[in-house]
Amino acid sequence: MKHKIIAPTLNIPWEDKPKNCPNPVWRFSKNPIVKRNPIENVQRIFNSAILPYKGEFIGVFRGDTFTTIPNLFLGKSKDGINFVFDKKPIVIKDENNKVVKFNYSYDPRLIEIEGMYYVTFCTDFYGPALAIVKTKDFKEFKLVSMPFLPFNRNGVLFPKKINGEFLILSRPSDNGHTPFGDIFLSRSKDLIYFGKHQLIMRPGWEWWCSTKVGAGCNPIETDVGWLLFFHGVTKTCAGFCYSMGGVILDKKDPSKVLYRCSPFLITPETDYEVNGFVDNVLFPTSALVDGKTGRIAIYAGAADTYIELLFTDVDTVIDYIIKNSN
Ligand code: BMA
Repeated sequence: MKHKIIAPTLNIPWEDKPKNCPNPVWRFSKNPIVKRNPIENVQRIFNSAILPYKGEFIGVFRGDTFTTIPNLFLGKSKDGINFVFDKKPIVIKDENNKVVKFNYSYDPRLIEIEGMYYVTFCTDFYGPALAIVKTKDFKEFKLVSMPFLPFNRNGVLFPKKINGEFLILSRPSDNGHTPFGDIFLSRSKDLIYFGKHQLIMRPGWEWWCSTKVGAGCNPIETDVGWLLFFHGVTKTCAGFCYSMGGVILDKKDPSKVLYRCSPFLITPETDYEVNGFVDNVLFPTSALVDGKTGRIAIYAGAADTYIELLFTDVDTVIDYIIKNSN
């Protein structure tokens, strides 16, 4: 291995790159791993986040219910591919142990920081805005804060404090389908008060990401910097198209973009990405990594209908991003 992922050894889902695959990121042959109607009263599970937990895998999943309201569900898996979901949504309580009623909850991300698990997601706070929830055991979930004013989506925490501060990426938005979107970095000592906001990425360096960009997976620490997979969106006559891009951010100061890949890493092409509730959406939300082999398994929502698995490895993807950086 030329490059290194700074992470423990982990047995993650894996398949070798197929011959003649044109992209630096490839699809699992058994995709999609979560199909329609996965649980009672839930029509679609997609845009979800998975982490290793106690020798297995655990995830917080976006489930769009039969009322079309999205909610968060817990799911568990032995292999990171076949998941069993709880039938009831996750219950979140406030500091007084009162259940918090959210009108909707979607696009969760999941991060472990110093032994605590944090879920960031979008919910209704006078319109779409972010919430941060914590859990130690995936049984009790506590609301930490609503970190930003509305409207804001795609909150992604870094898995490590830097200079004693938590770091979060987010994408200020509008109240609807947002025809713009930049990625900002904000810092906090307590996950309640955020500040030192910095703009780190704007859309438009290529056509595939000309409309908006939003943080995707948990940032991956490598020898070169933080590897970030994100979604880049373009507008077509048929609506938006969501592809996955890659950047590398400075390790000590992630507000600095070191390398920004010109082409997408992967774009909707298969039936399950091109046809669904919302066509042409490939929405990366979570990544598992193996520090020993440099393997990376990426979970992405497909067409707002399914979850798919993608693979790459640290050498392939970092070399590609650096070679194609603009
Ligand atoms: C975004 C979010 C995502 C969704 C995407 C495509 O604005 O709402 O949940 O996957 O649109 O519909």
